[in-house]
Amino acid sequence: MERTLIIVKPEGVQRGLIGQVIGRFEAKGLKVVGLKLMRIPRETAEKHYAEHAGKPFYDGLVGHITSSPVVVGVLEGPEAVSVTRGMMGVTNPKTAAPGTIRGDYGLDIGLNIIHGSDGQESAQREIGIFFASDELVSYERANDTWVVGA
Ligand code: IDP
Ligand code: MG
Repeated sequence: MERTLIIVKPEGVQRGLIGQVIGRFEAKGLKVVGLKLMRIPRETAEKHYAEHAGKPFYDGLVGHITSSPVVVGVLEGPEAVSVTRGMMGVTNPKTAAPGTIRGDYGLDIGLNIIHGSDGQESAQREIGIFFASDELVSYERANDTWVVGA
């Protein structure tokens, strides 16, 4: 089982899409093992987006993600990182495939609704930035055998 970090970005919260976005992952069968609404402090955003420091869009990105509340979550499931990335769609919503979150809800690359970790290492790193270990809960769901098998 893998875990991955997702963020429903400020535009997702402002547009009332929290439930629809999280609901897609639930419907897929991924398990929510951590979830909170927060306003991201600047320092945390800089840590989270450190790989983009120095890029032309970096200041705008950090400014945007800290501008309004987000919902941060941890999803668990088989190949959760790549499954989540696939459901998000490519970075630019203009070209993201219909049926993906970005393809269905967005038009602007800076307003692409959702963040998801891009690998297992970044998932571990990003989960550690946003969640203390006691904020993540392992539990069984009665339905799991009907989703991921025995
Ligand atoms: P990802 O979110 O698909 O992993 P990254 O390359 O990690 O894409 O970029 C992080 C975020 O920065 C993107 O989701 C997007 O909101 C923003 N971003 C990426 N490239 C650009 C750009 O060229 N212009 C403006 N914003 C960008
Ligand atoms: Mg990324």
